[in-house]
Amino acid sequence: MNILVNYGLTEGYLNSINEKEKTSYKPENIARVTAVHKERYELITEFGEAFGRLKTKEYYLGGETFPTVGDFVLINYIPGSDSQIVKTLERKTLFSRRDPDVGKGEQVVAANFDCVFIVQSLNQNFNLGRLERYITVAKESKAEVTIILTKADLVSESLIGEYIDRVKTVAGNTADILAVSVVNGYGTGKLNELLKCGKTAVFLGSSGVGKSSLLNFLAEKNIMKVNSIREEDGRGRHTTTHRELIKLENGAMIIDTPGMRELGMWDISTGIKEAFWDVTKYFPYCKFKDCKHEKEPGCAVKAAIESGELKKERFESYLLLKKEAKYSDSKEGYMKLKEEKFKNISKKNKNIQKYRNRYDDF
Ligand SMILES: Nc1nc2c(ncn2[C@@H]2O[C@H](COP(=O)(O)OP(=O)(O)OP(=O)(O)O)[C@@H](O)[C@H]2O)c(=O)[nH]1
Ligand SMILES: [Mg+2]
Repeated sequence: MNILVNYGLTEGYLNSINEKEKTSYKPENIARVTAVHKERYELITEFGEAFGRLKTKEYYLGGETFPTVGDFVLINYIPGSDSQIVKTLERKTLFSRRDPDVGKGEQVVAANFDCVFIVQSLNQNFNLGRLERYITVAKESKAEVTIILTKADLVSESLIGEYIDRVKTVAGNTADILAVSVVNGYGTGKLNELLKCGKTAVFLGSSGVGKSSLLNFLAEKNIMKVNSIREEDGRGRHTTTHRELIKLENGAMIIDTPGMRELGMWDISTGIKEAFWDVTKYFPYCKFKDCKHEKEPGCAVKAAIESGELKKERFESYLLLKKEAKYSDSKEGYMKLKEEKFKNISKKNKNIQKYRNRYDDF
């Protein structure tokens, strides 16, 4: 067991699968998915790199979970040809996005990562509302969360500190925060320390924030394509169109993802509690157990807002995401929520800018 250990397959994970399924899979039966194409999968196996295809009986007829980048799969290795993928092994962590096109179906973005790097850049992309959203999604996955502020070369050293302080107002100490630049190498030494041999990190963030540039910098070669952003609004051009797992020289792995246009359809029901720890910590102190934190007397949340202990905006973000989590259970509900939001925008003209500032990716 050499190659796959270097690709994150631990003995503990393999033993737990074997125990649970009463099987005796060996590393040579297993592969890790490094990229997904239409019907073909790029794999790393005990025998080296290979291609694989899903076995019809198990996947298309048997209802087996379709693999995604980072997945460990069971294969029938076929030398010199495409191997057969027969089973997707249980995932340690995953990002699951509700697919608006298939109702309650889900689209798994990445699996089996140890840490999530939320990437935002220190230009027009910097947005605390969006960051709250990403943190909530990342917390749902149960992996460690780090916030990477890219393009640090575009702002002065003192401003970097200010940005980090602002990020702390929404991240608290639930995530490491790091400012980096691939132009002058700022902060990249620390980033390298966070990337551990045998561990998989996933980059998540809007288009144009510099995810692929960072990956290329860390890999010391141009693996992923990079494109300039639109000057007029600082937005990216959705350069990366597929997800890919790349192994760095130091043994760490990174899954680069395409910038996401919207973050509204994720399962965030449990992540929200952790991401809004500073809001939910007041709930047990409300007079009524079923307090809605609206007009009830003895509401600890309202008291915290009034005393200035809790920022009103944080509570509002919490309510908004909570509402979305509920509505995104169904496609119709989600679309209704979207319509409702846009109706509100036209009604409350004076709030448009504030709204955009907080959720301009939505
Ligand atoms: N000044 C500066 N520009 C950077 C830095 N990192 C990336 N960029 C630029 O930002 C633009 C977008 O970079 P990408 O790496 O393609 O962004 P991405 O997040 O991968 O975008 P998608 O693939 O569309 O999701 C490019 O023009 C990069 O040169 C940085 O540290 N400093
Ligand atoms: Mg990219």
